[in-house]
Amino acid sequence: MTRTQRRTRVIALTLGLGLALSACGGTTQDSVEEDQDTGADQTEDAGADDADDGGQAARDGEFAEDLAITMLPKSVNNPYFETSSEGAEAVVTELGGTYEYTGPSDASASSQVSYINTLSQQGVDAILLSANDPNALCSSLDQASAGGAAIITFDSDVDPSCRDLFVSQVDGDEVGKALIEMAAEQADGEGQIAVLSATANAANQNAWIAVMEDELENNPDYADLELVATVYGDDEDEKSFAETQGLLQAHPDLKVIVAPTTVGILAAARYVQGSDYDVAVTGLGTPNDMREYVNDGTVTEFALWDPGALGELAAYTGAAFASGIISGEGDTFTAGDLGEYTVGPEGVIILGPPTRFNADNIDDFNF
Ligand code: RAM
Repeated sequence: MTRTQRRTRVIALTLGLGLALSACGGTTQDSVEEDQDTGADQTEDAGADDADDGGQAARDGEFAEDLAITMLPKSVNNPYFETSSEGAEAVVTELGGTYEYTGPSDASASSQVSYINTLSQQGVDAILLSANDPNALCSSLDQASAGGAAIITFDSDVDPSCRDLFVSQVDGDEVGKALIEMAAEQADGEGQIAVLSATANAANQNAWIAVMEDELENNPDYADLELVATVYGDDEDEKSFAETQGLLQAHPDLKVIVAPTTVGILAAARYVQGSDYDVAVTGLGTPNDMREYVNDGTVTEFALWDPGALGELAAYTGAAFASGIISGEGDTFTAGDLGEYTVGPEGVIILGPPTRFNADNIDDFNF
């Protein structure tokens, strides 16, 4: 069953239940939503109404006004997500909607569940979610969807059956391939490498690591590289710093640490900067975090996409879905200055290719 079919079924079941419970009948989806509303920080569901009234407007690609859109990152206080949030907020404000940024301080799935449940009760029009686990959030997401929220994942996906659309930073395998290529270059083609990741269940990091492992096994260019360990810093600075220290104590001959997380790469660079180890640090980082380490030679090259643009695209996607402009594969919409996007197979929308940053170009970027 596709997400849209599931969604229709869940709404039908909710309506059916509402009708069965209503003595005088006449229950509408809106009144079911009102029944579910706890009254805490109520948000008007004007977007759904606009979409109902505005079938023609949606066909013309017009966004509904007054949409309530909330971004729920893996964890707050991560500069990467703060940049995404700034992008999303600018878009929602420009469209005349209400924007909120909320989430746990630790990157765990169980902490995200209670935030999703609260958003369900508030009746938001769209949730922009970077998930800490591909499956553990599904039942709370289904409930939010039944209440009328568009479930838009960005950055880190859930199982496609638990969301409407996924805004992916980069096309398929490109991140994993860029990571192993940078590691090989910085190891001069041979020796031990290790991965310092985010959380063990993060779908995005795990997909990139799987591509790296596949390349190591099957690409002859990497035959002399050996992945000796993968450790998890949980997107926490202190834990990532300690895991870097542990990695280097266990593997003193390590040539490269690959950290496919903005939190991990920063902590690893800081540890290496203050140590006597001669080890390269690469992975995914923001230019603003990494500038100091590139300028002093601790880090040669790393990569990332623009997290602000990712947030913008996620917000446009949520607004377009909630407005009825897009619903699935093949549908197109205009994401402001970012241009026109088409929903691809499995409901995935792709931002664009990653950029590599080094001493030659890092000062051209400010995020
Ligand atoms: C961290 C998070 C995020 C990831 C970036 C590269 O900020 O784990 O999900 O996309 O790193």
